[in-house]
Amino acid sequence: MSVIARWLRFLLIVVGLAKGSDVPGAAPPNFIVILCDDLGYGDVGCFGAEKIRTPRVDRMATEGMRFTDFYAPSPLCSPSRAGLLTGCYPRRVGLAKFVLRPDATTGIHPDEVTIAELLKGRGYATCAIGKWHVGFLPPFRPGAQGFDYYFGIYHNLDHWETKHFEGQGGVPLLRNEEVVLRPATPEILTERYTEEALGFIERNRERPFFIYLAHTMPHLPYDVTPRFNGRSAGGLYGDVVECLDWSTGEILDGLVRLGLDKRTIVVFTSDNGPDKGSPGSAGSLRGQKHTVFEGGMRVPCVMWGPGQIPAGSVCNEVASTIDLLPTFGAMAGAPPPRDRVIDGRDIRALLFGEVGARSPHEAFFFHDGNGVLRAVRSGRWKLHVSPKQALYDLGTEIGEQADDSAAHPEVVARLRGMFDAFELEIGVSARPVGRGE
Ligand SMILES: [Ca+2]
Repeated sequence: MSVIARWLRFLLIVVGLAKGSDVPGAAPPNFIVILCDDLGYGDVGCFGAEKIRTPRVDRMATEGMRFTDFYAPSPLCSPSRAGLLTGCYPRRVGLAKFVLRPDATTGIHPDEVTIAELLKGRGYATCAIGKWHVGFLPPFRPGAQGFDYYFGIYHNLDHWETKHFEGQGGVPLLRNEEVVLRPATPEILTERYTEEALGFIERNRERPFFIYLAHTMPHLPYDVTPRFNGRSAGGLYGDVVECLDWSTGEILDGLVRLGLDKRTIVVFTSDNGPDKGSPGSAGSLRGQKHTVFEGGMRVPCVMWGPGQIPAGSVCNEVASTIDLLPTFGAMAGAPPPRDRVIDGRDIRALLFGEVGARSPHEAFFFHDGNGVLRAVRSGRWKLHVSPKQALYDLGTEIGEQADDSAAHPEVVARLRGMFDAFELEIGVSARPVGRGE
């Protein structure tokens, strides 16, 4: 780089910092995260689904970027969400074990800085719609975790959670903390959530906003209204996924209609792999929800941002929902806190299609639903350490079938070193969960 080019670059950075953005003069973008619940890697057309049609998500991919090696930070609902919201491995924030049932007294610690709090500090209007699942006592509810507006149900609708509401009229659908409907039933939720998201976009069109749209579908029990029933060749499950696809299309169309598409980043992904009890598909991946095999944690992901994210691009680098906080923070001029470890990384170089951009994760770690570290991935290699050691070359075979450890002892040793170092580090520096009364 010439001296002049270096000076110009320096000046651009200084001007960018002064404006709170890396792009001098640009208004901070809006962000929408569409998080499906238990949607499998093979449930989306552009990820290989055959019976289920997802034309809107597929088009989102042709207009944006498809991430093939994108991970949820846990194979389970609550920890995965805690990871997305805090930009950390769930274990880092004390929320890696199982899911929070309605009687849980824990939640994301109020001292953690959620993605909503980070963006709110830069003047964003913030909204959470859908399943919450990360704490229900007052200090842990959406309004106390940086969200100006909430619409949805805190829980899921399976037997394990609905039984807590027997005799109370069922699980409530809430607007902020007010009950709007009781009992909440699965068939109406995707459409109601979509209306709410569109309403929030419309009301906040003049200012930057962040929407966390955490669908309740297609987690069991799933359902659709009659207008979506029977549409899919994939049965009721297919209808439910096609309804999610419709919803995504409504949101993208809404952004275009309001002229916000050029300054909004939309992410479509899932919180973990498909449930064993559902017809959801992990495609050619091994395992499903609850497991640290790829099928439990590798999720479909598409990111869309016309004019910012290159159209029709594919990213094969490792990234995760924990990266959204530092990435959006960087784009909004709101760097994450520096007084603590944040595991997520800024993936703007990947997102903007910079030539030769590589994953900022030298290693990505896989914890099971009990928060036990089980495996590590670095580049193409994934080493399972427990309960049984096995090395898989995901660069040649994503199905985790052929154990390569005997052929590559040096890779086993290198990844084992990363695994042990991380276990030691997080063991001493993990932060406490929030505890309520
Ligand atoms: Ca889930």
